[in-house]
Amino acid sequence: MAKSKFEYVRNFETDDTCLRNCYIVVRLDGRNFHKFAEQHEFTKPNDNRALGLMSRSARSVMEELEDIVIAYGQSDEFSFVFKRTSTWFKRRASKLMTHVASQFSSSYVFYWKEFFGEQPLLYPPGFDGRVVLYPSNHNLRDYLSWRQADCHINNLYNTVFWTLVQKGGLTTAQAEDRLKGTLAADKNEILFSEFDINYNTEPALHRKGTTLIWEKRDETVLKRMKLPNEEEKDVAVTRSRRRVQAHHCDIIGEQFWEEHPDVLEDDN
Ligand code: DGT
Ligand code: MG
Ligand code: MG
Ligand code: MG
Ligand code: MG
Repeated sequence: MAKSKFEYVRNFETDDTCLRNCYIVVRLDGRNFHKFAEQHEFTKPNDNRALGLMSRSARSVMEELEDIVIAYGQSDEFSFVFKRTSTWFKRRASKLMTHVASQFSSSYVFYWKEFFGEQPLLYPPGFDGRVVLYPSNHNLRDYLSWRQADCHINNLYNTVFWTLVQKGGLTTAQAEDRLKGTLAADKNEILFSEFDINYNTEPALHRKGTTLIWEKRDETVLKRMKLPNEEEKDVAVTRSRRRVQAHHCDIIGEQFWEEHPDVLEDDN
């Protein structure tokens, strides 16, 4: 086919192929969610509707896009990990990232009502995205540990902060002052001795965030069948189905990875 004289502009596209054998992580983060949370009256410090909607949207990303083996989310962010052998979209970073971001954003709007009911969505939310490559299981696990440690640090701070305000009657400025220079142990102690709250029994969803992985489940459904020389009847049919499963557990230690050895491919 003859090429037009304009064809050369194609060569201005730069190559953004992700290095082979690396996990490709796409992390999304809500744009200006400080304001979005205020305007939509998210409960403080954690809004279960908002967290549920984030997870629902992340599940849609995993179900609609190929090769995502695990996703981890907390607050207004979600990280998606593509398997290291993925060849989806020729490993082009911009394609992977924009597909994740747009599928997530449209799902967030699409499923809004399931979580917020009649409360209206006041304006279209946006999410930024970035791509990071990790060459080893060790690096990838450190990445996920970093995000979960961030969840823990922020949630502990926010839990004490809002307890001091909501139950202790402090102003936000006073609560901030009170927490200046405190360590994790001090924060736990304030919760326990002043408010009778054991941080370790606070909801795991808030303390650990949400990890989504694929799991095989046996599912039994009744199927109407007509066998030769028999009346039509319901027969139980069991099938093994892959489903996205949510966990709110520690992913820094070994246990989670020992219990789910199929998530990561071996390092060799
Ligand atoms: P950015 O990401 O630079 O565009 O700006 P932000 O405002 O999204 O900042 P970021 O991502 O560092 O922090 C997340 C914000 O979202 C933070 O201000 C608190 C808010 N947020 C997230 N989840 C909840 C929630 O469950 N409840 C409430 N009240 N706020 C939340
Ligand atoms: Mg940010
Ligand atoms: Mg944000
Ligand atoms: Mg954030
Ligand atoms: Mg197209």
